[in-house]
Amino acid sequence: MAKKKSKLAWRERAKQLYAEGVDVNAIPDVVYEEYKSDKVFKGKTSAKNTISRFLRETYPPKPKTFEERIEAQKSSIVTREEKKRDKKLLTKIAVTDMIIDATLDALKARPLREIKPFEVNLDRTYSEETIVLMISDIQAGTYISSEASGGLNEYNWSILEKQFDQLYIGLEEIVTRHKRVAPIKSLHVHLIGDIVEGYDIFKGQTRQIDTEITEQAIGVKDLLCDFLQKALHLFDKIHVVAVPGNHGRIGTKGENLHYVSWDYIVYKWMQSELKNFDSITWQITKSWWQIDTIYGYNFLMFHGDDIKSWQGIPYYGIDRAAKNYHELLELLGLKYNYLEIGHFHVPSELSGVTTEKFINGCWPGGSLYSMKGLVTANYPVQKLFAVHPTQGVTYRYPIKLTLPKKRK
Ligand SMILES: [Mn+2]
Repeated sequence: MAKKKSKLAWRERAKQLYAEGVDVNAIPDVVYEEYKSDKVFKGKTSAKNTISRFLRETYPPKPKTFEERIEAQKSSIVTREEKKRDKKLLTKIAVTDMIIDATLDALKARPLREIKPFEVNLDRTYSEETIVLMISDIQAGTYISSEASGGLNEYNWSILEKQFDQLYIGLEEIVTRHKRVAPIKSLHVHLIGDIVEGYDIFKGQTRQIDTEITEQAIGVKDLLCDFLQKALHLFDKIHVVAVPGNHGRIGTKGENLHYVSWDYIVYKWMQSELKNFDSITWQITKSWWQIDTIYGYNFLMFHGDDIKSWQGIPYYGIDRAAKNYHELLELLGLKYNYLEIGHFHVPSELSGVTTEKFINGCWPGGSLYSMKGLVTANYPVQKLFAVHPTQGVTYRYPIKLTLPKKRK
């Protein structure tokens, strides 16, 4: 300090300190301490404010340049955003901590689990179930040349016969397996149309069949009868329900009613041929739709050729048809729980609020038309499902009809 303080008024002392290069923010403290005993100030805070104001007026701060102001503004924005972000982060961490603490407290409060021996009742019995086998879209008589399809598919009458063997092997395997758990006594066979391929359904079809229509009907009737007779080894009772498809129609489209069909002839013929078998019952009508009731569940079936597809996709049409049938059947006071259709060759199951829909697969697999035009081929499968007295449809299986290939 250059001069003794008492000889200077506080203003002069402040200027002196400033001239000595003391930090302008530190000067009010120094001056107040030196002069407070002189009673020139009222109180500490007001003294410091007065001294600071004096210094600001005497030495006004140098105005900042535009660039400096931009920098200052930038840093103030950054500071403000950082503060905001920190606040959010702190809140998040605090809330998470509170949840973890509360969870840990709740866990501590849980009583210990009692150790008890686990009991399995091996003698428990399960309810009987009934098996449904959907058979459709056999299209017996279809011929697909391996050469014309570039090896993608091959189909002919001899393959069809082997597929019937595969269908039985699949059925036997599934049924004997499940019989170990629960009694199975009845098989319901749902014949859903397109049993024969026909010969004049589309242009050029005669070059895609290897069997005349009459032989298609006789041959497939024999194969189906053999199959049913064999299935009596596995079941006490077989119930057959049948509706016609579009491939067996006789005459041009719309010329005759839907039951004027080779499918209908095949069904009636099967019934007549197997009339000695009391354990096989038949539900064949002239209608295009049928309902089969199993344990009180109603299974509605029709072929599906009246359902429109959009861009080759039938699902919207199926959904609409399913809803419309609910309304139509109200005329008879009937309700149905499950819908079964064929025709689309795309094996699928669609769930709904009250109705589950089953769409069966086909036997010939990808046709020249589907593979060349739509670039799609479906695996030949038929659908099997089980009906439980209180659960409705439970397990379901695709039975693959393709012969197992030898591994190379
Ligand atoms: Mn069809």
